[in-house]
Amino acid sequence: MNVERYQSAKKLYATLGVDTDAAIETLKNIPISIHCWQGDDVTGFDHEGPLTGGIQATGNYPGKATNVQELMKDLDKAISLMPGKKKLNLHASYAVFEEGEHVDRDKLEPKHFQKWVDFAKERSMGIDFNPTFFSHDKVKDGLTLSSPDDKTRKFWIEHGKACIRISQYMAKETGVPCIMNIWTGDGYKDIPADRMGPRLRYKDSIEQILSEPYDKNLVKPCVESKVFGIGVEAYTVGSSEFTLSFAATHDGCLPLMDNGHYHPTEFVSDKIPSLLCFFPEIALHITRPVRWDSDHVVLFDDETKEMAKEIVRCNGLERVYMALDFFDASINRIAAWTIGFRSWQKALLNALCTPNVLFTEMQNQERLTELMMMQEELKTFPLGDIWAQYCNESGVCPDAGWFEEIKKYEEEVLNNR
Ligand code: RNT
Ligand code: ZN
Repeated sequence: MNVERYQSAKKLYATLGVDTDAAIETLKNIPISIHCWQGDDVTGFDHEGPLTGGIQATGNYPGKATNVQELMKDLDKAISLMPGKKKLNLHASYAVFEEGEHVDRDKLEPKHFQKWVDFAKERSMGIDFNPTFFSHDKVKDGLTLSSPDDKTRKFWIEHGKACIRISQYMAKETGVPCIMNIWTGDGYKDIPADRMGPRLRYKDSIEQILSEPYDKNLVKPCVESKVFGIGVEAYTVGSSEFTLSFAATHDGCLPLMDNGHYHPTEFVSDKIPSLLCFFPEIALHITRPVRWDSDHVVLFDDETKEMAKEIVRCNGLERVYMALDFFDASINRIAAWTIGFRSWQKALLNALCTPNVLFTEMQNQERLTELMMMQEELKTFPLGDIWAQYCNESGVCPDAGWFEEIKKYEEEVLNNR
């Protein structure tokens, strides 16, 4: 039955010049980075105390992971329900210490991530890494790399440098380049007296971090911008203009766009082709902002589809590093991971099954009425049948059946925590 449905869908797409077999093969090899922090509401293992830095995970669904074993187990469950190629995305706050050991963030070493490296290698995944400039007592007055206090700034610069060394270790061990993303929640709740000073200090701090020697083929640093955060409503040091300009003027540094980090009327889908005109490579955090940077689970919605389409039709699959970034504590966390990952994959499949050559031709020949008509017709094409084929070939459940696994895991594992 499934096979027949795939065959008929394939024929239909072929009438528009779309090769669905090729689309499926391509999708199998696109790595998507899975953020470990959905599993524990961005808590991490290296500190007590709340999540800070202008971000917030809301909800208290039972069963959150409270240690590395639980988090790994949950990740494994989620991964088993996702088709396609995965990469692991870690934060420095997920360092694993020996019994009784505690190392502050400026002194972290590769060995504190060895367990994660083993985990990734056993599953043939690369790793992306993030220094953690939040949820820590050395965040002074909400500031880290832009702090006017030299001791504070020095501490966080040392943290960044340690993370470069750890990223290089991860890349060497896994054989896959490590995307190292710098994001801070630095900013002010109310109107500052000096907007440039913090930015000059932030610039200098990132430059010092990047002065740590590393192999540019192994470590790819990026800078993530943000428009505002909770408690940081008036001014963000790492604004869009700041990070874009930084990346543009520092060889090897990539801009990272998180689609929750712009004004609600701005679209990252439109920004992707703009940046690809200038940067050899860019990075993305894929999320779903609801009115603000709420980090809801990614869905197969219009803007998600549009972002995927831009990557595909700009021939950007090799130039855009894709990572998921959401954290919902109000629903089953493993289901959240799975829904978000599968949604982004569907968006990529949808993009790969779009007749981009044909549509571009229509645009260039001013056949805009026809283009609008065809874009609408395509919306009701049987993408679900292509998706089912892709899932079957990838050895995962193509339909809602995967949720049975979630229910079972919740009953047997999560509810006993
Ligand atoms: C916060 C940024 C940042 C974090 C993660 C945990 O607004 O999006 O990327 O979500 O680093
Ligand atoms: Zn982000």
